[in-house]
Amino acid sequence: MLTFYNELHAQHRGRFEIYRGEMVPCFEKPERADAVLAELGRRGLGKIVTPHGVPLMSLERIHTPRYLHFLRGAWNEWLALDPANAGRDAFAGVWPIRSLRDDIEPDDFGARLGLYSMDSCTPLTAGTWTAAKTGADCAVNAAHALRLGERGAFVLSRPPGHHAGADFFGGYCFLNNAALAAQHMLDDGARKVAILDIDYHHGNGTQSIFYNRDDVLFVSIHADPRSEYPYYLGHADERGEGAGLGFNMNLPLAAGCTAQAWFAALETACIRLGSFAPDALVVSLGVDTFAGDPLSRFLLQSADYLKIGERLAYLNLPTAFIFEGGYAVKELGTNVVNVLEGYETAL
Ligand code: SP5
Ligand code: ZN
Repeated sequence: MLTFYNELHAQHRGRFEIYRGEMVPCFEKPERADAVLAELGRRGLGKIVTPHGVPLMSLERIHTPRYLHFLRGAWNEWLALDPANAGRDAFAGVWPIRSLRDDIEPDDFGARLGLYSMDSCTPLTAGTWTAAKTGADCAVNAAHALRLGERGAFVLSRPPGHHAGADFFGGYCFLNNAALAAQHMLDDGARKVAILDIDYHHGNGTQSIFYNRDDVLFVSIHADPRSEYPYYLGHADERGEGAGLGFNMNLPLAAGCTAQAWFAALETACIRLGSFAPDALVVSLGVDTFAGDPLSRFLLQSADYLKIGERLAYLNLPTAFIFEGGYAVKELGTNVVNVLEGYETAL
């Protein structure tokens, strides 16, 4: 398996996130990717590749030009407000909720930060654009490798991507790596691509990007949004719209659900993925479903991740695994690499 490693991931390093009225240390930190890289090395699994840069045009296949322009220049605008901002992460404090207009871009930087974001748990930092862009490069390169005949590719990058929409960031995500990988394969001649999102949190960004399309099937297994982030999307009745009707499948599970219930949902997901008969699969690989995860309330154990990889191998599709969430840093390498090893060693 080829691993596309984002060597610049640590450029994105949030100091704090706002949680229940307090600044708490970021859960989404550089040590996460370091842990996975170290475990890949220990197991000698596959080859580490540095990606080639891709043109902004490739990112514009998924994200709006005005959002990309904002994100690229955001840190300099933040500094222009006050040189002392160099020592502070940027957070929005106002958002265009219902009844307010989001079609006119305000001049004020803070107001634009709110226009292009959905929460206050996602700090924008000096190196955010650099890290996110190099991560997107990894995703597009991985997609390309599958088109050239690779059976499996792994995108080892952070910040993650599946909460980011066409024109907003949030949930620790800025550029939607899974969506970029799927779109690149279609642009390169694939007819249909499926995305399976197994992060604990619903991939609201990915769902919204493909919601009215029938060339990308989105299937997600996640914690019920009634109680878990991202709260406002991810219900079972969201089945797609227009041409996309029937091409979105959400499998929400109650917080606290067992591994057995989780694997039953995986079986349902695999049946739908098989009937779609895609040319390739993109897996949004979050391992925050782990019993020891500090943010989450599912009960998967490390050995379960081997079984996930094995089950996905039986779909018999070229597969790009994209690293998303997972915050139990000590077990993170084991859990992520278990999925890859299960995929590689399935008979
Ligand atoms: C990619 C990804 O997994 N994003 C998840 C974003 C979730 N953000 C919600 C943060 C809520 C913090 N809850 C702290 C609970 C401590 N026990
Ligand atoms: Zn997550």
